[in-house]
Amino acid sequence: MTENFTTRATVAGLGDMGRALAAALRRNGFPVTVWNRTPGKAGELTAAGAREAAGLAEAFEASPVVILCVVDNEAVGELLDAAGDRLRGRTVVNLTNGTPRQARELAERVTALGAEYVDGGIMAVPPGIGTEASFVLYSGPEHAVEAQRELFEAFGAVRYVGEDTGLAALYDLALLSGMYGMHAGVVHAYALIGSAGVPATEFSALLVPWIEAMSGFVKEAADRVDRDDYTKDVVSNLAMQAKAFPNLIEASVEQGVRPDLMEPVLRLFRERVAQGHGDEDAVGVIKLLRGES
Ligand code: FVH
Repeated sequence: MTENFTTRATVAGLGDMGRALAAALRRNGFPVTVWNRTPGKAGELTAAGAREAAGLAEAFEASPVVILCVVDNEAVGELLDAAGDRLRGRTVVNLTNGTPRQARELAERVTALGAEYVDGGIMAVPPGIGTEASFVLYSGPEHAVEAQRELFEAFGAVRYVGEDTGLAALYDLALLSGMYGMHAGVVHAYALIGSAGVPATEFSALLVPWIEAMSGFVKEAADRVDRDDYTKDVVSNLAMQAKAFPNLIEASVEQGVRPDLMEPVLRLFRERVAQGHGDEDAVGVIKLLRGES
């Protein structure tokens, strides 16, 4: 650590995630400065040896690495508005959820302030930070990520995805798309079965192994997408699925369950069949999503 710095890293933003990040750094022995817009959230961290900055300027100045983890990138922009010259020579690591465009724009702003910018996407919930299951995506200058690898490993596995600053956000959002797709199906399933009075916990005994059995789809779909071939070895063709899927919608309505999460799927199935691709695997709807025919 350079003599001028008080601590190794600053964490700005002490919501659930910021507190988990700062706590993980402390557990790994790193001297840490913390700051939050609203005071009163640093108690457990200061008890664990973190230093609470009196203001944002002090927080920025305290460390060579400044980690930002706030609600959104608009809030990050506000923090940068207040930075003045205080980030010069530092590495700013933004672990706030956002879009690739936002990340690239923030990188330009931070670089203009004389600092390096690394963008990150946290693939864990706060209690998971620092566990084996946790990983964080990073993009931006590789040397800047490598220089902080030891620090970053406190949060979970380090997954560097490329020099394009927007890539961490893109990977993050693509992974979240997979997660939210599963959430949507699971929530709809519980609503539908619950309409007959079946407790979700009881039904989960069937749903969990069913989803596990279906998980091979992820890799099979990837192979189809990369080959851009949706007709080879089709087991359940789209025309058949587009006929069966309306039963899921109709039954939901009859059981008093809103079909909102499922209707877009049927719309895409029907559109693809109407284009003459009923012989395809359902993965072929990716052509519609991409605006291809
Ligand atoms: N929690 C999670 O499960 C996910 C896991 C994956 C990554 N996300 C992203 O992490 C960012 C922070 O999430 P969080 O869970 O810490 O969120 P909150 O507990 O709601 O805390 C929000 C903090 O943001 C501060 N804040 C809000 N607006 C401003 C602002 N204009 N200027 C400065 N700070 C601001 C807020 O401060 P305060 O309200 O206490 O004063 C909290 O510290 C987020 O991008 C997730 O998508 C978490």
